[in-house]
Amino acid sequence: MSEYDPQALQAKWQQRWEEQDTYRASEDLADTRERRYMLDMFPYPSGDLHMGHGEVFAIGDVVARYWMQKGYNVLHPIGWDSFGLPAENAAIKRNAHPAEWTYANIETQANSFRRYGISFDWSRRLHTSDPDYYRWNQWLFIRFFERGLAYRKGGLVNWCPNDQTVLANEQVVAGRCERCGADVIRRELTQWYFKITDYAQRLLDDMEQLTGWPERLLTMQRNWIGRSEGADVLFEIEGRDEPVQVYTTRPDTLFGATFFVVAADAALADEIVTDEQRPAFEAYRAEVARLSDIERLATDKEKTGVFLGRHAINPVNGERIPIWAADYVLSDYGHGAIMAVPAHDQRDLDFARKFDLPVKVVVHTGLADPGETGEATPGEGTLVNSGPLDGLTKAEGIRKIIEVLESEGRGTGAVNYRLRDWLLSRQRFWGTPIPIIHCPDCGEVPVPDEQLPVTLPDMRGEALAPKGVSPLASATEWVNVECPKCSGPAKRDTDTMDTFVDSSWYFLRYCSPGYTEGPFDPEQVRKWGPIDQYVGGIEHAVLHLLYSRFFTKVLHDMGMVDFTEPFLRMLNQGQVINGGKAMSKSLGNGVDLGQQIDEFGVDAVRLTMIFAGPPEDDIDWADVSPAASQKFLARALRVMSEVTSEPGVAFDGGDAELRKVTHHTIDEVTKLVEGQRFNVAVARMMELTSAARKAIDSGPGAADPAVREAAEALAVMLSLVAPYTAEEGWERLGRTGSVAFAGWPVADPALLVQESVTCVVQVAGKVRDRLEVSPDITEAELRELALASGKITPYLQGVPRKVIVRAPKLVNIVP
Ligand code: ANZ
Ligand code: ZN
Repeated sequence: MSEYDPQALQAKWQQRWEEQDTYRASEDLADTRERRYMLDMFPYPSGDLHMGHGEVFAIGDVVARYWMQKGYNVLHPIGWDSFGLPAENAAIKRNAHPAEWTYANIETQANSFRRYGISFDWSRRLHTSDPDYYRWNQWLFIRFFERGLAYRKGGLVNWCPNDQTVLANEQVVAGRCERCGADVIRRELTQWYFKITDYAQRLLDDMEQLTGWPERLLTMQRNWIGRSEGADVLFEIEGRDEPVQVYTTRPDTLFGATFFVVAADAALADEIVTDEQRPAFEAYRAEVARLSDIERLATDKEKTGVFLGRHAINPVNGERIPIWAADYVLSDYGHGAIMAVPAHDQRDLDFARKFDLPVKVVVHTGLADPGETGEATPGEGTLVNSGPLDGLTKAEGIRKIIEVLESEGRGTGAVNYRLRDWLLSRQRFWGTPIPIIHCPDCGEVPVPDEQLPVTLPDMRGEALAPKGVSPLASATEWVNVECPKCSGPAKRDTDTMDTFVDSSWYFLRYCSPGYTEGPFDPEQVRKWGPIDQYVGGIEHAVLHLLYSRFFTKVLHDMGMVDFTEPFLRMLNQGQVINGGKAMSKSLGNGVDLGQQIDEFGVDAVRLTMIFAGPPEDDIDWADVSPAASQKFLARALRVMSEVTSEPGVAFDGGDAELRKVTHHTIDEVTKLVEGQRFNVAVARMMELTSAARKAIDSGPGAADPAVREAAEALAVMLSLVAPYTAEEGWERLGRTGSVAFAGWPVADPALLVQESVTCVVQVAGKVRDRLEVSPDITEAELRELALASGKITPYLQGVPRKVIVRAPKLVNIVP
């Protein structure tokens, strides 16, 4: 048995873990052990697991297994995000039902997870495409609807004229449909939205709780929410009764507004354009409809626009300023119209220079005239040419002008957010049906709770092909129902929900997966929530991670959960790449996880993933060596196999040198795992293995208790990254029970004490103190230590003239 045969180890231990349900969390509410909830972002069943899964789940498992070793009651669940478009496309192509493809892939992935040795509690497994899961999506939707947080409105949405469907912003790549490459247009459609904007401020404020999130992620969310402070200002428009409102962050520059811009696609532009300018305007508007927001806002894009033939009146000085339509102003942001201050806003300046509009400096910044340089001056300065504001700073000007505007009823201070409401309806089949019935008399009527779930009708193949409305619209029998209120003829809503709805609360369902009284058992959620550690990709920064925070807050307001943030700590893993590039079919640089496992074994692949670098960094598979990982594991297992002392032997009398190495390693690995420097923790385990090897070969020998101590510590620590090898080693050490619960070793402080050296501290050549210091002390540390010595102060007057440090033995102070 000295050969290292990973496949044999896997077969043996996988079976035992399954028989013994090794990683099952305790549901017992009376279980008083401390609880920990470790969550990995659940997978989409697109095929078998890939290298990216291999990495993220290996990382999550280090955390879960560490907590198990610490003796916590650990919840580490798994499920599938199993609604979504790829299944539907596969079904159309193969004349099948999306469920066939979906559930076959789930089975494949589940088997691969089992083989990969992840410490999941399989009893909590869920699939979002199961009716007993999506039933609760519907239930929650109705609760949101009742609170005014789910509503329908008309608005411009991304539309693919080829696939005949609405697309999410993420599905528009450089202005084209991600699926077919057609130019995406914006189209006016009535859709369902969640009112996430009601929570904008709380989503910002509660970031205070997210001390365990990477700063980069917080910044992305902060920017996405995009809070700004400024003013709403009313402008009269010649020939229009009602004034028009604009939002500005710089009301202090109001005297520098030299023109006015309305979003080309805003209703206001269409309303006020003169007959003479209408043809040019309509041609321009058609052009703008083809652009995505991202393209419209790109600062390097050549400015375009048309004059609408009308003028607005600047409320502070009565000046007439021309009104233009342009694409760089968005119709659904602020009020869809702006006052343009070209001297101090770059986009306005680019526009002014293109169309020969005046530039008027109202903030003296000390920089050259923007009208000449083409560089706007948005910075701080003194206000000029601004009547009552002259001489004020930017901040003072803002305060003053808001006061003036408010007293005259021409404006107010205002806060604005870039965040938009969440468009959740999709014209697709493979998702949760929206549980609303449209009645000609009663309007939008929720399906009564006791009639949930509204299950999908049986449809397959061609019937699912996109045709501009949801495929569900053609399921006549399913669509036509009685109105729950008046019993008259009515129709079901035929849209389905964005799959991000499914993933916004799945982590709560894991706490009580079979619960039938509601989406989750509040009692269980109180025990387990919030999640102690979440692991997943940064690509979800402003999608899933924002939506889940929003859902949690709504559930909190409904009294269903007692916390306001779902994920206390967040780790965003890097990507697995190959040869400096993302793996892709076209580059032919893909690496198959299953093949790597066949060749090197699960533990070697997992260890390679963890050892490659900090978890946040990308792993270049061309730079790592699973073969070397395998050799290390073989060496580690050999050490554990060769120990000849009995289990339970006292370690006290063991070899002192090796014992020190073991306890230093335990101490360091503990800190490294807590600090999520898993790669360095592995390096320490490798060093401990070498030390034990040396002790066996050329030291006290395999029978020395210190060798057992080292080997047992190694087995437990290694169980975090290489569970199969660790189990086998533990068994060969004569220990019973799974190594997963052996208990994390504790370093003995007595064995951590380093040898010290005596450092002499002299003042003016005379010895005044002696310090016991580490032989590794740095010069800076030693200088500080010496100067802090109370014994030298009587010999100094103030700051010494010179301090000569010769670490670790001498400090000489010249007073
Ligand atoms: C005048 C001004 C002068 C502005 C100046 C800026 C600098 P935030 O909220 O930080 O993104 N704006 C307002 N509504 C807009 C819309 N619908 N589409 C495009 N731009 C819009 O920035 C708000 C600023 O963005 C506003 O302040 C407005 O330009 C512009 F020296 O008003 B500002
Ligand atoms: Zn009705």
